Amino acid sequence: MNRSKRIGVWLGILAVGALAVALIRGPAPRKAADQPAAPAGLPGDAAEVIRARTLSPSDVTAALATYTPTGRYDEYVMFASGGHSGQVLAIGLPSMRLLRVIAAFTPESWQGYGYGVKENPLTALSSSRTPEKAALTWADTHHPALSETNGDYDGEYLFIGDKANGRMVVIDLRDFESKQIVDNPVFFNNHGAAFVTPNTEYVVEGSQYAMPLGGEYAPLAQYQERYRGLMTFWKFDRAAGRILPEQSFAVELPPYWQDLADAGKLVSDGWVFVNSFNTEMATGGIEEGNPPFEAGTSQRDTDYLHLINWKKAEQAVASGKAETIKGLRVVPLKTAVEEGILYFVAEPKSPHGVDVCPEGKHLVVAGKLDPHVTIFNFERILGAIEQRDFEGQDPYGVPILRFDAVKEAQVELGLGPLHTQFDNKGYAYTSLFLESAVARWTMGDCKYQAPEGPWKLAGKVPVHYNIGHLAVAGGDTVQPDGKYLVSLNKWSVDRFLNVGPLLPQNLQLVDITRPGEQMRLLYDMPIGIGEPHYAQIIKADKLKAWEVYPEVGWDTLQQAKSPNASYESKVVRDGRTVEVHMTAIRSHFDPEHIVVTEGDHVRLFITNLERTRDATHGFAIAGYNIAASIEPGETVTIEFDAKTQGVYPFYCLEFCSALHLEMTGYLLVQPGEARVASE
Ligand code: K7E
Ligand code: CUA
Repeated sequence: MNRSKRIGVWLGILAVGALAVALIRGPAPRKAADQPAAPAGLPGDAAEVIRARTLSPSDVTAALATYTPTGRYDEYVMFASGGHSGQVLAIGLPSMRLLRVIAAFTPESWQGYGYGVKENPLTALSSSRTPEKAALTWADTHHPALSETNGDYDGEYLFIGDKANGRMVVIDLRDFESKQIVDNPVFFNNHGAAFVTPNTEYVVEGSQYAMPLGGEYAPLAQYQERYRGLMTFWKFDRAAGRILPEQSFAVELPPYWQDLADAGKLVSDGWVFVNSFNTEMATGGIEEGNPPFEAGTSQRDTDYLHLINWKKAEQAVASGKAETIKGLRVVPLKTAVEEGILYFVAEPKSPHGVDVCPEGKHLVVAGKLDPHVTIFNFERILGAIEQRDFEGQDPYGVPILRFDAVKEAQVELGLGPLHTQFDNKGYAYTSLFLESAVARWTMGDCKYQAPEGPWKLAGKVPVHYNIGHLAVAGGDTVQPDGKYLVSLNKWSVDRFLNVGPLLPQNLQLVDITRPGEQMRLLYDMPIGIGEPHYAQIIKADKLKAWEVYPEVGWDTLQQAKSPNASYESKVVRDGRTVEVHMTAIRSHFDPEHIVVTEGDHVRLFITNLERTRDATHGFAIAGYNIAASIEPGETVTIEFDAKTQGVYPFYCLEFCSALHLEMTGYLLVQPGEARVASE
């Protein structure tokens, strides 16, 4: 059948279908501006559009499944990491529209993040910092974690780790803004971060590349004695919306390179699981004739899945069995072994993801150099621990559970399996990096049963290209939604117009509502800011973000009324300090003149008096590297020294009204003599 015939046949089918739908439903309610619908078929020009754009039937189906008319909202929100942009992306599904870049670790001028506003975690770091970390203005964000209640997303907070520097950020989803950056004083990088325990008791941060704890120097010749890994449990205070470093703790681990982690849930609540590689303890040195890391870390056939009992670790800390390193309480490795906090089980070499199924019963490990996924059974793990069914111990005395005693199944999926997610039909989905595909396979012994029977490959869908993580709506919770899957691809090669040698990543939306082989690719979304790794997809109606700040005079960092709020303009001089209380409302600042003298210290409090949704004002002063975004109700604090005499216009950055250009003023810095003369 040629293309136009095929389209003709297909249009016929669609017309009959549309007629049937119209008959069942009756006429759809119409908004005034809508064109009258053609109930017996496609609107007159649709066939023409299909022909002109040479769309296939599956293209048209995909378009219909994702197109979101103006004013309609998406059903899901995906939070994707921003990779080395250091930010987080909020994307609507199924439209794949970018809704917001959440400034997290990297300054972002549109949001006034990191450009002089005090109510900002970049300037209000809450924990001890090494001098090297104090000046950081970027990060490598990998794994976002939504806060959970009973193992399901509750839509309140979002956390994400900074792989490059061993930090964690807390984002409040009432305003989608970052509130706290916590710096790990003991470790300088992470990877299994962030993951949360089922009621967000802890935000989990697993280290990656081993180093001496606390950042002391030790030569690589002392790698086995002095270098270590770490699993940090950051205590989260939900009411305060803050991590409490002084109530947090960590567990010391051998110097294997811990990789991805996941928290247990339901039957496995109380445990955290983390993969490792380089159990060879290779130290590289290609330039000295040593095997390069890539070879040195891949010699053994297996590495160790780490099983960490955080409830026991919590008890050990409470009974004083931790040591304090740079202010963080750390359970020593020896204590972790003695107290039954840490166990290992062999896993196929160089694994990447470990993912806990919705019932908390199965742990799925994907070894990137092994075409199988390996499924461990948590109940058998508990049994093996109880019966001390060990096959040995590692050089640090950590007991290794007998593999055959705890393994449930292995399923061959294809080349380069990395990460796994779950749906509510008994399927698991695993990314195949080398094969550039998503494999769908069936879980066994699960409350959802797929028709194909347990532990079977059930289908594949090709993606473009080199998929890393994948995300299924709710796919890492106790209650997955299924429906949509997003493939987070590393390479996009030829998928988009050429914008030069640095290419965007590609997020591809896949429909997983149909059983068996029939997963359907719906949409390609180029990401031109950083490299998303993991993402989580939450039902949009679980998010309860504010439309404007609750009260005029809001401190967005404290999420409370600001002591600096001003409803009227006022200038207070105290010696060389000038306090300016400024208001902003369409279309003026008040005051419009700020008159100071060279050398004065200026404290500027600006309150946006607006209560209208979207009536944001900005604020910038020429020459001062200051950019503020002041949302309705918000008060910002800006401080600077008026060092050099001159005239500095300030203005509103947002096109807030017809007279926005007039929303401006002058900072007049008089020469020093003027002050002397007036005294
Ligand atoms: Cu696979 Cu950091 Cu989760 Cu990237 S990681 S893909
Ligand atoms: Cu306010 Cu423009």
